[in-house]
Amino acid sequence: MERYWNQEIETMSREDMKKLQDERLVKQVRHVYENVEYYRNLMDEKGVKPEDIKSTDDLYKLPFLSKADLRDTYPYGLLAKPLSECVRIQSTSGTTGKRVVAFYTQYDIDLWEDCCARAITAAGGTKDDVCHVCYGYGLFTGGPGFNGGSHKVGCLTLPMSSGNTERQITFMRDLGATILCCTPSYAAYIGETLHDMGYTTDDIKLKAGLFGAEPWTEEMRHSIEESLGIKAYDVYGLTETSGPGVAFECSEQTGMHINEDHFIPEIINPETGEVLPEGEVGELVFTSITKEAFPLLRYRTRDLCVLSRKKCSCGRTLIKMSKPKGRSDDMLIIRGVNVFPSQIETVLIEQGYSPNYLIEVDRVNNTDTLDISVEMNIQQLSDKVKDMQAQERNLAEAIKAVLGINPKVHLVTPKSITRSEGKAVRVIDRRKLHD
Ligand code: DLL
Repeated sequence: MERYWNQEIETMSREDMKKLQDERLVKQVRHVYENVEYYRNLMDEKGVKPEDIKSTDDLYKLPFLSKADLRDTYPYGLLAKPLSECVRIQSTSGTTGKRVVAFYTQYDIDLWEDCCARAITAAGGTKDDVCHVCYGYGLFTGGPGFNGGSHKVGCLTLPMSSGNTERQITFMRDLGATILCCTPSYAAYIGETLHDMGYTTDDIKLKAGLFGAEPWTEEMRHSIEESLGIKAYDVYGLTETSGPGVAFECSEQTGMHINEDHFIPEIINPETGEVLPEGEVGELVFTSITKEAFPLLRYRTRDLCVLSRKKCSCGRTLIKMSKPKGRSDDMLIIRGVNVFPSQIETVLIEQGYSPNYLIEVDRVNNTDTLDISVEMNIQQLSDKVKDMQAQERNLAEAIKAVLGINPKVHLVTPKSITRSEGKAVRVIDRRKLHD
């Protein structure tokens, strides 16, 4: 039986949800206009006044915000509440430029944790569960978000953070963890380590996992589900909109329900900014209608996906987003062809290889090169050079059939590719280093 954390909201009729969103949007636009000079200026430049926004039908009139605006206004320029009313900051792990810093009042923290509680409940979590959280704690939102959500559900919460994988497994076994929260790449590593330690899924009590914070494929889902003996649920969010819990998967596992009472989603054409109809792929944009301290309106996530209002068997009426294909800026253009790392991951797992790989792109004599190092498992190892070359050729052909360009495949020995304990780094684009 499917349970809900907040049945009234999660199964609300479309009309009632729109009414709720309309009211909250009108209030939020006024709050932002009055308290955030930067956004007031953007609205003034566009000739839009708070009175022009009467319902969600007027959303398109508002200006967009992007990561560049967040950098320009770092650290306090988008704050909509006095600092004395803020109780927390969280931040992105950005490696280049300024970090994004998000602020929370106690009310914001409460709503955020509520969203995470919905996600845990949709994955079957109850107060009888032991929830093992090994997303990073600290500035990253993964650990703190799920920690709070797990407390709300009433689970016994293990605030493990990431790292020291053998110890994670020992704790998981000793304390009978039933729910695991971490990145999908770390879940794959935990599964691998479990088996390396000589255990099987019979030696652990896990039943479900909530994995997100990075793109992962359906093939990766099946591989994690098998190695940990669980059901693996996708969960989505970003620091700018609070953190994890913006959207979560239910038992149907066909996309993530968006918490529409807090976030209004739109899909736009990333080139033109035009709003696209439901069912078309485009850039996801969020307007947060309940946040007090850091309420971003029409924030461009750069994540590419599709929205769907198809009826869900779980009974939730919240709109669903598809798995993001990756960020629009994660897309590689190699010899003029658009390539998403997820396309390569799908082929590797389909062909029986591990999800441990590294994609390296470079430019040699004005031509783009694509090298993919792929780890073999023990059974795939051979001491005959010819066999190995044939395997590399077969895999390169399978990848070419999907991408349309020829990669150079390098099969490497088991465990030679560095494992991820957080967000995996699977692409090195050296062309950017040369430019
Ligand atoms: O990754 C928040 C989070 C933590 C989500 C734990 C889920 C679980 P950021 O570090 O700000 O926040 O990164 C946000 O990560 O714009 C997406 O590109 C990517 N992302 C997040 N969840 C998913 C997912 C957290 N389920 C950025 N699938 C987002 C694919 C995801 N990409």
